[in-house]
Amino acid sequence: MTDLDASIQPIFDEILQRNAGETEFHQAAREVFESLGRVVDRHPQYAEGSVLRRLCEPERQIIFRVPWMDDANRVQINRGFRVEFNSALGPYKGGLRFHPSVTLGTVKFLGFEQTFKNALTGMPIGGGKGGSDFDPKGKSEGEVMRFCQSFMTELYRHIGEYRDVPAGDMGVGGREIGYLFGQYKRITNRFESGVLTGKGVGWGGSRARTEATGYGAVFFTEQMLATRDASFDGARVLVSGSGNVAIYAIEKVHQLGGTVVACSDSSGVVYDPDGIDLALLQDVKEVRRGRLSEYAELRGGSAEYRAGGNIWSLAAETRIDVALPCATQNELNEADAVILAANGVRAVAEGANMPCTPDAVRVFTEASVLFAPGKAANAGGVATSALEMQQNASRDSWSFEHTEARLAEIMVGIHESCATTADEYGEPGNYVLGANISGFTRVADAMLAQGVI
Ligand code: NDP
Ligand code: 2IT
Repeated sequence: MTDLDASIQPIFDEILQRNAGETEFHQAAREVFESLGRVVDRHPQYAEGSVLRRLCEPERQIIFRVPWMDDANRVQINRGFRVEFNSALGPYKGGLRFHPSVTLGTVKFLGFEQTFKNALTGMPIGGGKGGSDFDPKGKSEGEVMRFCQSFMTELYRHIGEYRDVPAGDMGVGGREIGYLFGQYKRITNRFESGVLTGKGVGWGGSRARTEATGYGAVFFTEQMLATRDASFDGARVLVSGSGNVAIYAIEKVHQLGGTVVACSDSSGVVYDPDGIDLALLQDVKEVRRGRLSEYAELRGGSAEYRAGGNIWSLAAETRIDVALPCATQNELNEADAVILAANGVRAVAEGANMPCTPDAVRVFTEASVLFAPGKAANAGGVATSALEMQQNASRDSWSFEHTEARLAEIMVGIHESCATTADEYGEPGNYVLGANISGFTRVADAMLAQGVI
């Protein structure tokens, strides 16, 4: 752990004390704070305006009851959250996560990260996040729909195209956004396209939004590799997870000439040395909503399912050039990072939010492994959400090619601003520093310009 600057330590102590027990939020805040000492020294206006302290306090936090009826006509109760973190740059923007592990601390860490990520995209969007401890696994279509309708019956009063624009995250994809949008439309009697993103392409969604996070993470990694005259062509890659981000990261790696040899879910790992069969993976996960173990059974051949396995330890068995953690927070620890770095991995990019522990990030940095933090690497999803809002506002619908080209441009721009900022602060190639400082200054400057808000 890096020591915090003397002017910043008391602010961090206050966060610990005022947000007791919210360990993921503490972790995310500390990671940003470690980068900011030099900024505050160089630019005293940030300290004088208490802008960092203000930035750590969400503008609004909403917690609500979500009652719904299961298929056996029993009443079920979940908890809903929306943390509207920062609106200095635009309406609150960020996904909804449905997962049994979701707590207020989870949503706060995600909303805090989202604020800086959204600033990095250069688009006019503030930061927010939401979700529920609802577990979509094993639920029927009807149960998922009734849950979404009940969730929106409370959430609708807090959101709007100029106020707060949710989207998907873990456990929330096109199906859930459809049910949420339908209920919003029914309650408000408005076809307000821009209130949610990730909508179906036939009713206001953007082409390439489904693919955007995974594609964007690969575009960012491509830029990092290019700084060392390397590319995805011929690269062997690990992608953790097998959900939305993982699937489209795999697709783009394959399009660029690399081979993804393994992916995972929370039950195990598939090692498929010939390369993951994307069409089969999509059929199992997106169509049948099945488990990765089923992929291995159907694939046959040399594909191997390892129940409870650790995907990162594969680097000790076979050559791996790039690792893309695309599952969940803290899924790649110090011991995993040591295995990856010791076995010659050149680049790691966080497709997920905060998948690498602080100790893992330190190992990568010390070993000069190219490392992209989530707020830069996975910003392509929310950036394309902003493109969806742009299309909705102008009642337009762009082609896939045009939208993907805009996404690629935005990822190149984020890479450029992280790299330039790291250079300015004397640490070339430190994307963590570059992303944190660049995101922070954009939000902080807007907040200072807008008075004591
Ligand atoms: P999905 O729900 O589509 O997929 C999540 C995947 O991660 C599933 O395969 C899930 O497996 C797996 N997973 C969950 N927990 C673990 C674990 N402990 N170990 C291994 N695998 C695990 O979510 P997304 O793909 O949308 O999101 C993945 C990550 O990317 C999250 O951190 C999210 O915040 C982030 N992200 C998502 C964006 C988006 O646009 N969707 C944008 C930017 C970031 P299982 O089925 O077993 O639970
Ligand atoms: O973490 C994220 O950036 C997302 N889940 C996407 C948010 C969005 O509004 O598209």
